[in-house]
Amino acid sequence: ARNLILVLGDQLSLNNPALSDADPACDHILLAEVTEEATYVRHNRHKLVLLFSAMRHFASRLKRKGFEVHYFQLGDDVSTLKSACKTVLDGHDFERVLVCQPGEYRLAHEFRQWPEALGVEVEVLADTRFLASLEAFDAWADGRKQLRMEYFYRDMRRQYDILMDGDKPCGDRWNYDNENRVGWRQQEDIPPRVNVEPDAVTAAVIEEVSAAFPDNPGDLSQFRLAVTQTGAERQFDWFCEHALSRFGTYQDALVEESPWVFHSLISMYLNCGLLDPLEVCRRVEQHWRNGDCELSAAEGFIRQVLGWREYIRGIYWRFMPDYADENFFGAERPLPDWFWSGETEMRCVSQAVRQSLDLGYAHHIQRLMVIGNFSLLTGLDVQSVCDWYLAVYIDAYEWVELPNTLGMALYADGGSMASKPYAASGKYIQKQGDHCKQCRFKPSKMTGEDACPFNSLYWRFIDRQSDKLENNPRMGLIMANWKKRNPDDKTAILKWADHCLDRHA
Ligand code: FAD
Ligand code: DLZ
Repeated sequence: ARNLILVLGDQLSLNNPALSDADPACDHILLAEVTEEATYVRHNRHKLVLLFSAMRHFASRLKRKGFEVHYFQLGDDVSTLKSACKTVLDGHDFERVLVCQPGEYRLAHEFRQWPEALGVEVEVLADTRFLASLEAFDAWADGRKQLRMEYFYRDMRRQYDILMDGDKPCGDRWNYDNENRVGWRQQEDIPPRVNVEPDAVTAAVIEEVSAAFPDNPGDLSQFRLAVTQTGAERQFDWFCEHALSRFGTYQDALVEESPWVFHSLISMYLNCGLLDPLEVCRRVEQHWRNGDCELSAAEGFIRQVLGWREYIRGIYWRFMPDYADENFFGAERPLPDWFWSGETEMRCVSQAVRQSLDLGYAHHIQRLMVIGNFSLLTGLDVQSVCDWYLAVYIDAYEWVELPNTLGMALYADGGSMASKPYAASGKYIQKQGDHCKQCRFKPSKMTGEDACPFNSLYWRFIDRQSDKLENNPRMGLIMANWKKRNPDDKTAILKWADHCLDRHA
């Protein structure tokens, strides 16, 4: 045999560069469910089931293509990817191990020690499933003072000729963000999502994961994910047909009645290889060209995948490993216990945390402006918050989780990504949705038993961090408003904020 091709749990596509030249006549493939990957955080059980079932299905697909596939299941008790490789290498005579670059620095760093540890050449190939190579991102970023997503995104639109009319953006505008901020007042029906019945493979994995990870988050009675490329494509088709046309308008809405609203629910598939990012962008563009949705919906979606997703990955690899230790505001407060139960009286936070734990899913505004905003305002420990996000979401891998959490939500990188902290009071949450009507706190009140805690906590954050924020031109107006406020008011607000911290954080 020539190559032992290691396929990681989030590399399950035939576009995987380690597989593109694979030859069943002389290459073997290895997939391994291993303890170390399954336990480095308390992964949501939905994520464990998705990956293990998708890995098993992908292995069968490769076998049908004639490959010899070595597969370790969870019950085989293999502890690490390295020991899985070693076990297979010991019985064969391979020239090298071939693997696509992993999505986390932790593993990329470890691979560097493998040639010595395994006594064989280990070739790590660039992950060509992303649309901006790391070299291309660095070339774009080098020499720029600010790395703003918008300019990166425009270059990607030009490069891939997506939503372009020659060298101009379709509709003569690059960005329809302003039309994507409509608040939710139950003005539309939200179509119910299709239920996917688990097949025999998934049913077996659900049993194994339930037994092996009894204390991890995730209510598996609600498992409804696709576990194959065809299944994921079917779910994406459903989104294009039933939700895309309203995706843009309600992209930032907070909705009491639905965990999903009109979002696509495809990040978990894109991130493990079941869907291809370029293909989903092209499909959405085609829907617009066919007249099936507004340009603002198509552009809003494409900006997320072609823009944000690629940009975030570029930021991760450009700034790691130091990035993971950044803590601009010195936030160190321990995570409240209710992050693992959702038992808090703040309705918006409780809903967002509960669905994150139970389903492994929350949409962007819940992650950013509800849970993230609360963590920012209360100064929760940056590392603990990042670990929590990495654990609870089905789509979480460090390359995408860390810049979003540490950089975008917590501003712990001091502004490498965001031009100002995403801090907001209860007014924002009320404007965006209908949680407040069901909540015991009033967004109109600043202090007192029924005051929304986000209000006083917001001003406490502004007050506490004024040294670090006052040179930020986008914070000038807010800082000035706080400064000129009546001193007695300020004292009362700060006192109430301390009370809220004791009570809720
Ligand atoms: P939609 O709203 O339908 O968007 C379409 C697609 O765009 C998504 O599937 C996703 O692939 C991409 N996308 C949108 N925003 C981003 C973004 N900021 N970064 C990267 N891709 C984006 N996304 C992850 O995939 N994994 C994570 O671990 C993750 N952690 C996050 C943590 C925080 C604090 C925040 C604020 C955001 C995080 N995101 C993460 C980004 C985003 O919230 C999710 O991609 C999105 O909610 C997934 O749901 P969806 O597929 O329904 O997305
Ligand atoms: C997330 C994950 C889990 C839970 N389990 C496995 C596993 O058992 N085997 C495997 O190959 N990959 C797994 N993964 C995905 C890896 O953690 C992922 O490849 C790295 O974090 C790099 O992105």
